[in-house]
Amino acid sequence: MFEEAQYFAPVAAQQDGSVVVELSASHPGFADPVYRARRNAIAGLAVNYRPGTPIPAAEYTEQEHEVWALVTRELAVKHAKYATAEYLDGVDRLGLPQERIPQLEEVSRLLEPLTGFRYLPAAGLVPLRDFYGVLADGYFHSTQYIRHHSVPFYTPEPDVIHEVIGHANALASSRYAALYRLAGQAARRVQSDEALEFVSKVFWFTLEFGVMREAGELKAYGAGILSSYGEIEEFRGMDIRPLDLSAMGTTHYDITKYQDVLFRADSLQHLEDVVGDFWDTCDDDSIAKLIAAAV
Ligand code: TIH
Ligand code: FE2
Repeated sequence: MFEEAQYFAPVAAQQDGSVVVELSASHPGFADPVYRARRNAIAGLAVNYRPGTPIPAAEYTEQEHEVWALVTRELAVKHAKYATAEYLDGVDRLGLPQERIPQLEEVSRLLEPLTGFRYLPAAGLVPLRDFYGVLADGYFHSTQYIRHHSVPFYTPEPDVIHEVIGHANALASSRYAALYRLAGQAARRVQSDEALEFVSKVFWFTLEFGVMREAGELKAYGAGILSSYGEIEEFRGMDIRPLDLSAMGTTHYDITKYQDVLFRADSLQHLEDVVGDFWDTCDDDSIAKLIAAAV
């Protein structure tokens, strides 16, 4: 996700070993010194993380746990109405805590026995090749901070609510997890940055913002819809297009707003046949043809 990657707040390591996260003046936490200190401390954990060691626990404040509890409550109601059956099954299987933010290490402990996926901490921007590539090995890069308490229903900035409620519940499903792994294999296989961007956009319009038909209704399986109790109320009114690789891989999106163009699969099987197959087999040549075929 080039655009998503660019949205991440820059993280700067200081000479004394501490870490400073730059928030833009329009960020809801910009003028909140307590929140800024939390963001810096949490980014520091990821910057100093050594692969192969346990992910350090973040010390969240009571207010931060309350944001998690509120969003979890709000989303449970919306998920019952708008999430796919496969995702809801993942919610049951994973069993995330409802009243407090789980540590990423704990998310790995819950997830690994189900589908083999483990979480890795990300301070901010993870280069596309790494972010997607390690999906092939069952690793998911995740932010650890939480959105500002003043705007709980939506954030343009991926936070622990998005990474865990949106993605981990999906990764608890063996069928969705298989698709994540295939996306990782595709990202490893392609050579050019153009082909990698195409693969990442197909990911954006499916595993991040995908919708599908289920029993005659439109349901969401994309993590970005499923982690926002603001956006999840709006997706059915958007411009919903049929699943189309050329279109998904070349359509521009703006990460800072509710997504106004979405792509609908006819079923999970349809998604696996079209997108799973694409990731399983694509290379630079086949992607160049799909780009040329885009209108
Ligand atoms: N907008 C999502 C939310 O509010 O939970 C977070 C993101 C999803 C994808 C990019 S940012
Ligand atoms: Fe995401």
